[in-house]
Amino acid sequence: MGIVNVTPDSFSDGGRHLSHEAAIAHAHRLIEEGADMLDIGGESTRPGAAPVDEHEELARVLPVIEGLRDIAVPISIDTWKPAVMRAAIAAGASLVNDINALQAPDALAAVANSDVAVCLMHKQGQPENMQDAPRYADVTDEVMDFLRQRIQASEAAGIARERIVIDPGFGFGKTLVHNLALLKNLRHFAALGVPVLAGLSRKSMLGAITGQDVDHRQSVSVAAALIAVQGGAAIVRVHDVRETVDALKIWNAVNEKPSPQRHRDTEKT
Ligand code: 8Y4
Repeated sequence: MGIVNVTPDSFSDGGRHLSHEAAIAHAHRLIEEGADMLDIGGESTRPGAAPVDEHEELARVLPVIEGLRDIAVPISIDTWKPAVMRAAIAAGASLVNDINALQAPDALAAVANSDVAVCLMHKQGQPENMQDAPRYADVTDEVMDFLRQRIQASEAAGIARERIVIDPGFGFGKTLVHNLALLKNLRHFAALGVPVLAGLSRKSMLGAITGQDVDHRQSVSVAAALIAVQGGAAIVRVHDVRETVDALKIWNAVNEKPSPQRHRDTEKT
């Protein structure tokens, strides 16, 4: 899953043409690099980020989704707002990526009254305060219990299990120790019986381990994605698609049944 952030442009006349064009161009590039899915987001969910109102969020993301109507890969809409979900689904999105796990009023219905898939993510607290003092008795148990409950609530609202993906929410109200425990225990999440999505790309936990600033976390992000896939992740949400796809080709070559054409045992390599 390649990340496409739709950021506001810096034009005072309110024209958004350039930021939309830039996001669409970036999306096409990520597809060329091998993305199987794109996650379109119009609200920053970094720690401490200010919320964006739904009209502003829609003005950012809808023209991009509409501009990508004819692409070959599914589009995910990164939002927790039911109005944005509904409009994005109508415009062609096929996955709702909700960092709030459909807990907003009306969010369950917005997805249930459609045929799209949903990613239910765990977080503790809200983006503006979530990194202040994250606390868990046992982070893996607590995040698993939460996701189990949200799967159950989603199913009760009419969203079939086949439409559900779960995500432990790396960096969302978690210390480095919590994040590492979740990554180490990712297999437990895969055992809940729905696909697991992992988002580690460029996150501060990777900076805390390596000392690299956010612009130099490509290698460590690829390493983290590979560890997540090794731990059973079905989807990895990444900025650096080309590099991640290359790493996963190695993983696939080692772990898949080799096809005779691709891996003839007479080849010298
Ligand atoms: C640099 C770049 C530093 C980005 C931090 C960040 C997830 C997610 C985000 C995730 C799912 C982010 C929308 C945070 N993370 N959705 N969204 N899972 N499902 N921070 O882990 O990328 S935004």
